[in-house]
Amino acid sequence: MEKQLKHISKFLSLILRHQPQEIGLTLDQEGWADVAELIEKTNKRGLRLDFATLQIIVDTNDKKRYSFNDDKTRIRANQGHSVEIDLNLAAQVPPALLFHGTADRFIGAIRQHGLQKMNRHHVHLTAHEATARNVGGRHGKPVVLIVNALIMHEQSHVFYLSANGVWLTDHVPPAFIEFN
Ligand code: HQG
Repeated sequence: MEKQLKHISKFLSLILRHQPQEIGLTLDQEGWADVAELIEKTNKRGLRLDFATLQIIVDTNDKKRYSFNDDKTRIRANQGHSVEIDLNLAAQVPPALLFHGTADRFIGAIRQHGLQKMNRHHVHLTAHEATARNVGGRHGKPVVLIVNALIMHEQSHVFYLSANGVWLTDHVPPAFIEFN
């Protein structure tokens, strides 16, 4: 059961963040998909999905990757998109320091260009060092960088906080990064 849920969650991540057209789904400007349509089109694809399963995934996903709207007729990914959508998040004042986990082989480029959003819409930062280490470990030997977020904010860089607690910003210039 758990394995099946994980499989469906990965599939949802593909559909709701990257390739909705894969099952003929369209997301609205803020990234929302119609729940009934998502369920129908996922089943057509041969993956069994019903509302109860979707509810379990929204509630128990390890990173709270997905949210329903108020009446649960729509669902979206909380962050991590590559498709052009606007989450319409309000700008927030970040804490003094945030962390970014990366792999050691990227450090040279990051020293030169800072943190860039690469294929995503934003650079992803976290308030938790352990989370950053895990994220970095997905790419290779993890390195945790410290970002002087509040100073950036004071210098007009805009920060957003996703519904699942990921801090987002457009670009972190090297001057705001502590490389140790
Ligand atoms: C690196 C997960 C070279 C950057 C996590 C990262 C996160 C550079 C990689 C979310 C660079 C991009 C995002 C530069 C940045 N030169 N490399 N100038 N600037 N990089 O996956 O932050 O599981 O797009 O350090 O929880 O690893 O998807 O970003 O290593 O919140 O829900 O380029 O993904 O969430 O990789 O991870 P990614 P990320 P999910």
